Amino acid sequence: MSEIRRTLCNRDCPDACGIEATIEAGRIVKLRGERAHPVTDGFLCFRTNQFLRSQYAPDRLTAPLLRKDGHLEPVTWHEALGFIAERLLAIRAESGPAAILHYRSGGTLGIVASQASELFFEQFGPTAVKRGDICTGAGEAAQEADFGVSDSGELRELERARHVLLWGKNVVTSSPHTIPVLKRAQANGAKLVMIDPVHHRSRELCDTYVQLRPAGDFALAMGILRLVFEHGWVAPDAETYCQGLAGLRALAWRKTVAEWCHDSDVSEATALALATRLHDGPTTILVGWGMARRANGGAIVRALDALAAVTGNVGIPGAGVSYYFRRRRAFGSLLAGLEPPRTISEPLFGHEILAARSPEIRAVWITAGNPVAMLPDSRSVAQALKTRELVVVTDRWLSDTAALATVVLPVNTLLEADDLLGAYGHHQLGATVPVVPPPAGVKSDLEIFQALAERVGQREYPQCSARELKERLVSQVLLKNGISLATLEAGVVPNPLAARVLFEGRKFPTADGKVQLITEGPCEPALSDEAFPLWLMSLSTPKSQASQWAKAPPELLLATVHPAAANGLRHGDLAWLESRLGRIKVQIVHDALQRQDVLLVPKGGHYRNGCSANAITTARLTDVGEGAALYDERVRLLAFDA
Ligand SMILES: Nc1nc2c(c(=O)[nH]1)N[C@H]1C(S)=C(S)[C@@H](COP(=O)(O)OP(=O)(O)OC[C@H]3O[C@@H](n4cnc5c(=O)[nH]c(N)nc54)[C@H](O)[C@@H]3O)O[C@H]1N2
Ligand SMILES: Nc1nc2c(c(=O)[nH]1)N[C@H]1C(S)=C(S)[C@@H](COP(=O)(O)OP(=O)(O)OC[C@H]3O[C@@H](n4cnc5c(=O)[nH]c(N)nc54)[C@H](O)[C@@H]3O)O[C@H]1N2
Ligand SMILES: [Mo]
Repeated sequence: MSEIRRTLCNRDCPDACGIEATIEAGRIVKLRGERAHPVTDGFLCFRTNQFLRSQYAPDRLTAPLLRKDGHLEPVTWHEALGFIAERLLAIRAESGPAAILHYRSGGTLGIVASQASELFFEQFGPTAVKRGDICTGAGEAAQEADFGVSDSGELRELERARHVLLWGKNVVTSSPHTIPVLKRAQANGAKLVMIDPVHHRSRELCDTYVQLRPAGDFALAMGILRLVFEHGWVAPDAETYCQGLAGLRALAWRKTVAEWCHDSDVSEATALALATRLHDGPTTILVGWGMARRANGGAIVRALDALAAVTGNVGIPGAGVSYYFRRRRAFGSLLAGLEPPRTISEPLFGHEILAARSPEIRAVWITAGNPVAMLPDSRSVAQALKTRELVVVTDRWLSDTAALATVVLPVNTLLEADDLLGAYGHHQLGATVPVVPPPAGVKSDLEIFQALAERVGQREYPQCSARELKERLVSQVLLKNGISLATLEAGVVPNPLAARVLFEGRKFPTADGKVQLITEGPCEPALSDEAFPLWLMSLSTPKSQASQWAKAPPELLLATVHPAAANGLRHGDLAWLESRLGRIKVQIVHDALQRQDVLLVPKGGHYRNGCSANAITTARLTDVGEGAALYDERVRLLAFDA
């Protein structure tokens, strides 16, 4: 007898898919995409199709681990939680809550799981928390500066666009459920343009490809803007909804079109063709999240916002600059919103923890993240964790980070989660429901903090079921809009707070109600670096969700490079990939479709295997939003001599 149960995928992905799980004799035997889900459209990505391997992995953690004599050993929950409670209470009493850091990343986007940890540490202190955002910090800050908010209209609005510019966005890898929407747009006559220094599989979907210089986007946008001004293609009423038009024009006039095009390594004819597409709207610019992971990432996104705004491609159907979809606001909050006593920069995680004084950071609790593999300058992150008195990690496997912990607490997977979910790539809201119970010995994040709250005497911490918390979070906003928890559990519903067309009527939630155009240029990166000629592009791969590999993690990192840029190394050769920070061993893959100034490696390789790009990626900040300039690392290839 088999039964199908449905839930949603809660991983850090824009798509937040509906999953149909087939259960036989209490075991999940098959996963497939939900057919009734308007975005999932009946298919799942490679990662989630393979998820049963992780669900039933022999090395899945099912008991807490406690470090004894240098080794992590299985212990009872009683012992693990007793140990943690005693240490946390002592550290708080001796050094205050600023000596305890809670770091949460996006392992689950579930609202209950996220708030469960945040609420515990708010009530326990508040303790120190992270500042900035490695993922979308710069892009969101840029859009908030321009439009007052970083959000998108309905995904389906793309079907009304005449042109769609995929600007630094790889839908095939990172958001495959946008593909059917793009195909429908094409069937309606839309033209798709890919603007990306890296040649990748989304090229096959697009009509045109602009392979610009890495980080050349600001220059390209300025070249296009200058052409828009010169051709009189500024929307006639732009003054009524834009602030700073004269300043933007002056910025675009700092260089000639030829100079801007030289800086972006794009021909003037191509820049003119792009200007024409914006004039011949409605045009939507789909900005990839990674676009902002550059030192000038905020300025790039602001330039794209300006491009759309002055050409009239805002506030009308089929147009806009889509970066992020606000996924949380329709759910309520359990938190009081207390000010933390201290913050630690996410991109500078290792350095700031090591440097923190008065008090020092003595304990770090990590929820749903693998910072050793995923934050820049992995060595500093590992060093910071190795030198703390107490490091607690909640995870389902022994990640690079968990391997360094004092205590590891085993948590449930996405197929066992009881939670609420919004997406950052569309506006459908829903609920996750456990399709199977977690194995004995595993607790949810909520259950872990409930047990810990009892031990540390935190009486205000909610001791009810996850479902009761879901009810509470739904009652604050959604229920007032006629959407109950039962509705969400039956299937996704469109966010009632989301607009079909964003900024309709060209009203913006800024102080003066207008778009705030960028008028200052960023500090542009040098066009070339003779000693380290290649830009290191450590990008999402279909094979993993960050450091969670669908099958096995790589034991040797593949480095894809143009044959002429491989420093004489042949396809299949071993090599050192070196930055100013260090070097890792790689195997060369030749690809003549790439630019000669980029080198590609997959993101998420494991640090302990020597496969993490972050081992050689410097921790540096973006211009705004305290993001990480992950893609600004310059590298070179050397013959492998060991
Ligand atoms: N399979 C898979 N899917 C994922 C993830 C994963 O690890 N694996 N991760 C998830 C996460 S955490 C996120 S945030 C999202 C988004 O993940 P992201 O990696 O941010 O987004 P993408 O759209 O895939 O890719 C970013 C694109 O930006 C391009 N790019 C880099 N620098 C430049 C530049 O200077 N100019 C231009 N024009 N383009 C540039 C890269 O070449 C790449 O094609 O994906 C999610 N989905
Ligand atoms: N070089 C380079 N570095 C990058 C990027 C890049 O493109 N290049 N991308 C960056 C981006 S966009 C992001 S978002 C970050 C991602 O960085 P992380 O969020 O650290 O990514 P993951 O490796 O997926 O780690 C999430 C962990 O959460 C665990 N987990 C899953 N579900 C749960 C749960 O319910 N509870 C708990 N407690 N844990 C759970 C997973 O098993 C996994 O180990 O990496 C960034 N780092
Ligand atoms: Mo991300």
